Amino acid sequence: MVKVPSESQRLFERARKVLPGGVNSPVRAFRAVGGNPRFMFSASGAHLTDVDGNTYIDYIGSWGPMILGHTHHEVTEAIIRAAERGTSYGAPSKNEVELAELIVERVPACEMVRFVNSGTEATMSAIRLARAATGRDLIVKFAGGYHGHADSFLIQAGSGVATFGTPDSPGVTVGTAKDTRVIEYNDINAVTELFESEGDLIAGLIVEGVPGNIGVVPHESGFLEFLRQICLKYGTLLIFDEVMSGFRVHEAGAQGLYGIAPDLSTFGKIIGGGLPVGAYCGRRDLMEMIAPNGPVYQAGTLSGNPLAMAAGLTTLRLLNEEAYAKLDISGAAIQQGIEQIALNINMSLTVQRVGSMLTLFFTDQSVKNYSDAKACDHARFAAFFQGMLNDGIHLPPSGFEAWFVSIAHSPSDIELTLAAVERQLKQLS
Ligand code: KE4
Repeated sequence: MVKVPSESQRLFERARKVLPGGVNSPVRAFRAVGGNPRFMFSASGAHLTDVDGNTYIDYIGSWGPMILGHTHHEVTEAIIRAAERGTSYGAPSKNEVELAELIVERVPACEMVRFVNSGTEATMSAIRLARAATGRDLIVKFAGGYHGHADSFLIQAGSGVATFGTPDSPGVTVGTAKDTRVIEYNDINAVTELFESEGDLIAGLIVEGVPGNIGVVPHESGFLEFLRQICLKYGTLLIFDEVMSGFRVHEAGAQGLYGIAPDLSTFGKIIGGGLPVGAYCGRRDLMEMIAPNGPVYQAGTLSGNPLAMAAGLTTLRLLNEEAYAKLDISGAAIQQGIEQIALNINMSLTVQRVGSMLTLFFTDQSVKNYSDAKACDHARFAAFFQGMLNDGIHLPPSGFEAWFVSIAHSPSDIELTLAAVERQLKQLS
């Protein structure tokens, strides 16, 4: 049991006076699960320590970047060494070339790279490039697909079968929404109908390499191949948003795992090793259109930041075949452990996983799209989350998120996690 988080509460009261919701990213505010967020003091390996001295086994992993675990000594040393030489030059430096070369070497469909400072910057730049390269305006995304907070993505599915998007946030104009179409994941008929009616107007279709923002929802077999083919048929650019799946599920991301070559890809999270980085990459003929080589403008003061590049380089160099095998074994141990517990106590739940990203859904169905994910029992998830938190396990504070397992999660961490799962699920049954 953790101590009453009094310092966290004091900090949260102060935070709410100067930060909207007391946080710098909405999901951290615990609105989906209730209660107040724990303010962190430090982290190491698979563990977080809050300002009240409580430690937790961490499955947020900073929402993906901390695949090696926190404060991995080689990553920390690389950041320190880089910092001692300066934190930002505003001029090119060797690390950004080396990280770009590493991504190009690992990901065949990425012939050139442009670094930016977040996943959002990467995806917004990728769709600008797709529109420039095709001379078309429409972008297609999937309901529940999250690609960052650029206006073109904050669009909700129209009512019923309408694919016409409507703004999903105040401040997003109807004018912007009219250029985004929203369809359900894994719905080949819906995609076919949309392309048959507007295919020659569609600049790009953007899809998460592994959908992780409605919880982990693996693509149905053949769906990605279908998207690849239909985009080729209509001259639409296929954009893999690998901000979460990139270097998480395979050393070449989801495109390596599934053998698909998108036209453009976006990365983030892991390639920054915990520091702010994003990247968009793809076919040379497309990337050469980016300023200063071509007419498509995109820029960034801290793009290619030497510290972030050093952290990303060190992280990727440590992610070898053995690392991915270990991540998959750990992910499978957690999934199978939870499934066995649910069976033993006769509770309906579904665990969906790709490698070291997984989600526990309170439902007796499989979750194939956003509608299915919304139909799960999120009140029950909230109660489960709070129980696990008090039991020293920090899950992502939403039932629509992926749990991230790191190299640093030990068999004992997994054993303690499953013991807590059993206690909490029994409380709920
Ligand atoms: P950022 O702008 O937050 O770096 O990346 C946006 C983004 C783009 N594409 C995908 C597939 C993503 O998952 C994300 C961001 N992921 C969320 C987690 N669900 C970040 C957490 C948060 O918003 O605080």
